[in-house]
Order: sequence, then structure tokens, then C-alpha cells
Amino acid sequence: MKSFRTLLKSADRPPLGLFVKIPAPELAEIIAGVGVDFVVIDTEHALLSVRDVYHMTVLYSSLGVVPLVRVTDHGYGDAQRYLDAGVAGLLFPHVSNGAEARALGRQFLFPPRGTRGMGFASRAGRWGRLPGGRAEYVRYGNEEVVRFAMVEERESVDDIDAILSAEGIDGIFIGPSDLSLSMGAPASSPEVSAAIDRAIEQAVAAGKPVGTVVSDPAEAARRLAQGCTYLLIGNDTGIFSRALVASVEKFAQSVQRTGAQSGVAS
Ligand code: 3PY
Ligand code: MG
Repeated sequence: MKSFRTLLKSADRPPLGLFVKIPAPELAEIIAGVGVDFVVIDTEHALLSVRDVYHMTVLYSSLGVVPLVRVTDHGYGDAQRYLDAGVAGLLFPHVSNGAEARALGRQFLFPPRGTRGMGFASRAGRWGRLPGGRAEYVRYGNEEVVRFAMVEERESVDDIDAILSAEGIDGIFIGPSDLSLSMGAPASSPEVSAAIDRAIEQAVAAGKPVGTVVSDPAEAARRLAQGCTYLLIGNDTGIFSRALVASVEKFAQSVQRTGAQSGVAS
């Protein structure tokens, strides 16, 4: 299975991904067909079951799209099941400070570095037949899987160095919407912009992958020039809504109701 680290190293361009909230195989084929490099299956903001995540993981990985999961919270149970299902990494929402980052890192590293449980007879262990055996399952889980802290609060930016240096935290993802809410200022304001710039600068200085979500190519180019190593270009429901609004508007302008079509008897 392709890892996110491989994608970071080997893609011709920095990896581009999408948040996905709709567990449809049709959508997975469309996403893979247009060359999206990775998806973040979004369990924080979508009503996806653990089974949905499992089916999406199997499907996206077999289509060559690297699956990550944004978990709902900082708990162990479901996230551990996603790792054993073979996801390439986890995004933890709302990591406020270094202490939370260190606890998350420990929870998803195997002993002696952490406390993650062994589940070799799982999909991640190729059902107990992974070449290299248990040692490779543990190495892959520690070294190839990525654990990203989401930096989306004022406090997270204040403690960014501690988050970046937490053992087991392999990189960060900056959430501009929640950061803006937490700072009580619009995402386009100078304060929020400076906070995002600072988080990117510190990640670059620490040599850790950093990504964020962008809304247009100019913003993408600016973030890449600053040092972002991967980008999310939106989410399935948002993209579909915008495309549908544009389509309905286009037809609404050209289609006029006539008396004969109105169905009203004259
Ligand atoms: C945020 O912006 O808050 C996110 O979680 C990602 O878009
Ligand atoms: Mg958020």
C-alpha cells in the first residue's frame, strides 16, 4: 500500500487531496480518475460509520489514492481500528498544545515508544501474512503511517514548537476556518494570516510536513512558496454544491416558462 510519506517524496507535484464525506464508490472512481493523490476521509464533519471508513479505505487504496482519516476526537478506539484497516495516516482535529500532541503521539506508536496495540491479523498486517511479519507491521505503523496534528486554535499556534517536537507527531495541518473562529477574526484578517504564516514557518524550520486547505491556485502557489508540502483543495460536498449552483444558474437563465408549459388550463 502506498504511504503518504512516499507521496510526499515521489509525486511530480506536491500531493493534492480532498476531504471526502460521501461514502460512494462512484465518487471514489471519479476522484481517482481525475488524479487526486490522496483523500482525507472526514469523520469529524460527516456521518460516516466505522464500516464506511473501512470500505472507503479499501476502495481508495486499491484505486491508488492514498487514504488518510480525520478522526472525530482524540480517543483511541475508532482511530486504532482505522489504522488496522490500513489507512495511511490520521489527522487529529483541535490539538491545542504540546501536551495533547505528545499524548496522541504515544497513543498511536507501538511500545516501547507508545501504547498502540498489536493487531497483526488485520488488513494492515495483510491478515497476518504481511511479508516481514509482525516486525514489519510495527515498523510500518511507526515509521510509514503519518500522525498529523491539526493546528486550528490560537493556543495551538502559541504552542506550535511543542506540537511540532512531540514524539509521534509527524507533521501538521492548519485549519484556517477554526483558527479564524478561535481568534475571533476573519480568515483573511492580518492576525489570522500571521498565525498561519507562523505555523508554516515553524514547521518548515522543524523539517516537518505542513499542509492546509486552499481555495484557488493563487493561494496554493503562495502556500507552496512558503513551504507547505501538501494541500487540500476542498471537499466533495462543497465542490458538488458549487458545481450544481453554477449549473442550475446557467439553465435558469436560459429556460423561461411559457404559458403552454405551465400546466395551467387556459
Ligand atoms: C478548518 O479550517 O477548521 C478545517 O478543519 C479544515 O478546513
Ligand atoms: Mg477545523
